[in-house]
Amino acid sequence: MKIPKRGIGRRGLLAGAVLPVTAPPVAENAELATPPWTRSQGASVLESPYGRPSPFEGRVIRRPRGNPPVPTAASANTPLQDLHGIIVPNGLHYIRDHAGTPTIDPDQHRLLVHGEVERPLLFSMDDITRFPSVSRIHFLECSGNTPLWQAEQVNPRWTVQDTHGLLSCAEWTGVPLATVLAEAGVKPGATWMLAEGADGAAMTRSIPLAAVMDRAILAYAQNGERMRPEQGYPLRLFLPGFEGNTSVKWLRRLKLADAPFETREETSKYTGLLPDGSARQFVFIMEVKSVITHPSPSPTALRPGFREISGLAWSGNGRITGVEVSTDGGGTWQSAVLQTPVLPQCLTRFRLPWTWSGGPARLLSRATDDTGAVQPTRDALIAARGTNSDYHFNGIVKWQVDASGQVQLAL
Ligand SMILES: Nc1nc2c(c(=O)[nH]1)N[C@H]1C(S)=C(S)[C@@H](COP(=O)(O)O)O[C@H]1N2
Ligand SMILES: [Mo]
Repeated sequence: MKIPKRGIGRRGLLAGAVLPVTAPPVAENAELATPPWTRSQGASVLESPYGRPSPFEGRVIRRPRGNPPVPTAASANTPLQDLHGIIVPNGLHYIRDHAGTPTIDPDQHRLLVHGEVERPLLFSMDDITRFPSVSRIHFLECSGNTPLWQAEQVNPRWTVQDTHGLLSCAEWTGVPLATVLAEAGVKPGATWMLAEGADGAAMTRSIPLAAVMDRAILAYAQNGERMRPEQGYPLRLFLPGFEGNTSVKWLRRLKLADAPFETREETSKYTGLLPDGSARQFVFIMEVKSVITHPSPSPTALRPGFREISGLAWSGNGRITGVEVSTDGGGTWQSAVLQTPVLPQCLTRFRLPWTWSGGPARLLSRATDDTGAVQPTRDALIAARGTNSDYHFNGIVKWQVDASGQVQLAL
């Protein structure tokens, strides 16, 4: 393809011409300036015993939800608009805690496994890390992510960090839950498991054993290093595809029983109130969902011409099989390319080349998973569930591009 050597003129814009990716042309004998950093010795390795991002990337940070954030039980969102690929760096993994992040000495930490087991056991971290381990790449999403149920609570200035940032993805390493439970010996009647955290909230959830036996991990590492305190150091339960709150952090107790424990987090919280007044309880799976991260709402206007549309798709039920993108508000759809690897219960990056010719546009993405489930529209979701529920919003979101290139959330 021959790329014409010219800038994007106002005339070209008005004519709605196809605009290539381009940079200003330079003379054949053009020379590069020699900046100070090319003329001097750089920083010593001794200055980075633990590396940090470039100081020029300082705006790429987690941002708390709520203004001001509730100091005792808070969350901070991942800056999805500034990330690439599918792995979220450990310092940017979203945080959701019900009583802050405890500082736990791993040498003093214990995990008690009891209830309906043959042999109650008390594990140290040293005992846990001696088991054969597994590493798997999975997303984690808070069920309260994407609070777009009630129009009056939506702020049109929200970015994708605000609407979707209670979502991250990492490589988690740990011991399969099945291995540890086999050590204790699961009694025949045991069908539910209580998981309890060691934080001030002593977060507790009941988990149906059959649904997680093949995939649950007692995780101690995240993207290659021991997990961060905010993510549950030294040990967390990790349940791929399940709502975030069931992946109990700072895990200190597993108790088996023949029924759910009906803890506060599954009676007063984390249930979904339906239009007929009944409530859905134990809604574990995070259903098929996607969002465009580039471009997405930002104070910086889009430049006309070529750019790549890219975003993330995921499903707690399995693998993503397709993502369609619309640039005209859902009138027409195109299939996006899925970046490999496409893994189950994992973020999948999708991409579509796009030329923005300057007029208004409306960007949408719609994901499908390998159970055949298709991401619903917001209207369809509300028709089915009403607007009383705070959790499990997986509807299609719309980014409105106006003629000046400003991108904003639209309902
Ligand atoms: N012990 C404990 N575990 C917890 C929580 C908590 O407050 N305490 N928060 C839960 C919620 S609501 C979510 S969404 C995830 C968040 O995990 P992250 O902070 O590692 O992103 O942890 C879950 N596990
Ligand atoms: Mo959550």
